[in-house]
Amino acid sequence: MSVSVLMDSSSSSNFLLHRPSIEPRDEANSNTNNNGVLFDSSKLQKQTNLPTEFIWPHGDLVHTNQELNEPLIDLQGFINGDEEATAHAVELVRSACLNHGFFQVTNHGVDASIIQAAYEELDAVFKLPLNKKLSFRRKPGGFSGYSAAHADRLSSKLPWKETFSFGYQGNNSDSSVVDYFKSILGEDFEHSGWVYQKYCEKMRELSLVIFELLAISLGVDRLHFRKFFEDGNSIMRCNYYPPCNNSGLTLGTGPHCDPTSLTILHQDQVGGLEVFTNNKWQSVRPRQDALVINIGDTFMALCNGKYKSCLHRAVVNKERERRSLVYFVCPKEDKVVRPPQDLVPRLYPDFTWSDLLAFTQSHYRADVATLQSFFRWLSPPPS
Ligand SMILES: O=C(O)CCC(=O)C(=O)O
Repeated sequence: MSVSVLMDSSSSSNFLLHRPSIEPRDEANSNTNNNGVLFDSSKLQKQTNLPTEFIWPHGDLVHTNQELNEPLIDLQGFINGDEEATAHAVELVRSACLNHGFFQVTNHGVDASIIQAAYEELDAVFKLPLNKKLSFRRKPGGFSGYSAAHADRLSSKLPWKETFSFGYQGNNSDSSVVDYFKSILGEDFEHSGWVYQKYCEKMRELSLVIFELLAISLGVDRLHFRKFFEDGNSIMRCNYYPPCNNSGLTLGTGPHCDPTSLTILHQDQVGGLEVFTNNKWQSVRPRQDALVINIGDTFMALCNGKYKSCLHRAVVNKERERRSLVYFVCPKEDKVVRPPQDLVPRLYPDFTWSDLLAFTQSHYRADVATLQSFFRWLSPPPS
């Protein structure tokens, strides 16, 4: 469907592109209207007034100067099989995950040059002309492709960002990421595809190491989660947050818990990731050599609520653009999410990741209550 551009010079929405809705409406947002909104960030940045669609409620915007005191875990010793280093890493993981579910890791085995290359390719994608980016926009109910402010499915509290996402089936002999890049962006982007193919492979390897650490820390068989996620299908998302004149009125990513299992994030040096814990927002210090790990809702269910999936958000910067690379680890779609027998009594019913994914893609905007809302949606109480 073609994009129709309506310039409304009488309002602050001069550079908003309105187009007929092609996406299912977000049922959680009854105030969605019939027109999706896409934003041209390069033009919006020049406006004095922020379009109302991007303005967030005061309660979500509370500013923080406090830094999160999450552990920084050196993985070298654990990866090399050093017992003392393993015991130390396990203890740090356990206390972080009982507390808020966030920690950072260094010596993680992902070369700095791969991370740098991923940022360069991210820049190449987001610098493409808007019309080109719209040609590979996310399809209704799907997660792969380009999205500007998620305005295809939301009409208020829009995040001030552009995203580009794709799936990764995860095995070292496949080239599905390269094929995806070539199919949507053309042969010129084959190199970008290889960079992300490699990046995802490294993320997958790291995720399996972290699942071993998590298993030991929970007192279950060391390989339990590794085996569960070995054939998983993960999601890679590149986030681009343009600078915003009215950065105090909007958010780059609104408060949410990740519905996925485990998130591995690298943020650039601008900073902006914040976690809500101990009743306040606290920022996560950007570290060039570290990756931020956090527990998602699906892992919280898988460990029977022992570890926390925590509310987080990303704020935007007045002067500087910000970028982050986010790898969301997910089980294979049809796997039943059920905690190991050692973790009882059961807090949540069984479910499949494909049901939770469908729920968050088509019906519900992820927030702090995604999991509970999902269970109600799966089995509504008798009326
Ligand atoms: O960019 C960030 O720091 C956070 C991104 C995030 O939470 C997300 O993409 O779900």
